[in-house]
Amino acid sequence: MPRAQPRVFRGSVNGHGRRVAIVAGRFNEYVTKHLVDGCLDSLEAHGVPRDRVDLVWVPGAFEIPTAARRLAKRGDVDAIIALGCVIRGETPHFDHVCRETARGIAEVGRRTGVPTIFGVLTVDSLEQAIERAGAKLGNKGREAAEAAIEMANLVRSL
Ligand code: INI
Repeated sequence: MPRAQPRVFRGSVNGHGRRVAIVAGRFNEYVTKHLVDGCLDSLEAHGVPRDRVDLVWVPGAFEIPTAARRLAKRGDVDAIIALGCVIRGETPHFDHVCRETARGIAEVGRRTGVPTIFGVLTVDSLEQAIERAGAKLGNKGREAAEAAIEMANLVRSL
């Protein structure tokens, strides 16, 4: 007798037919624009062309959850990608901004059921940010795009 197997659910990274929104912080825009570009390129490479993406700019990371919640409630996107860059050296508010941004983004996903991906860099220096925005440690925006498509497909299948 073959052993019984679990039903396995795993989202594919084929984004054909999906719609996605990106919410990006303008603060540290010289970093976040690279995250956005990497994210758009990756979405396109996985079947989500630019005309199936809404790109929403907000002042800073702290404002991302408010816009993300609005988009999630609109009901026409399969996933939301939050992109931002918070650098410790630049603000005594670092811990507050990071905590509330992360909590807010997680809350949008949990409360609305729309996958909401955390692509916010929280780093100690501009150098660390640049490394993660397309230099030697990859591009967090690209990774976020793949996670968004995988989760969009996964939640549809559950
Ligand atoms: N917002 C960021 O996205 N990154 C930062 O590094 C940052 N710093 O350093 O303060 C930052 N602050 C602005 C914040 O996100 C809000 O836009 C602002 O407090 C208005 O609510």
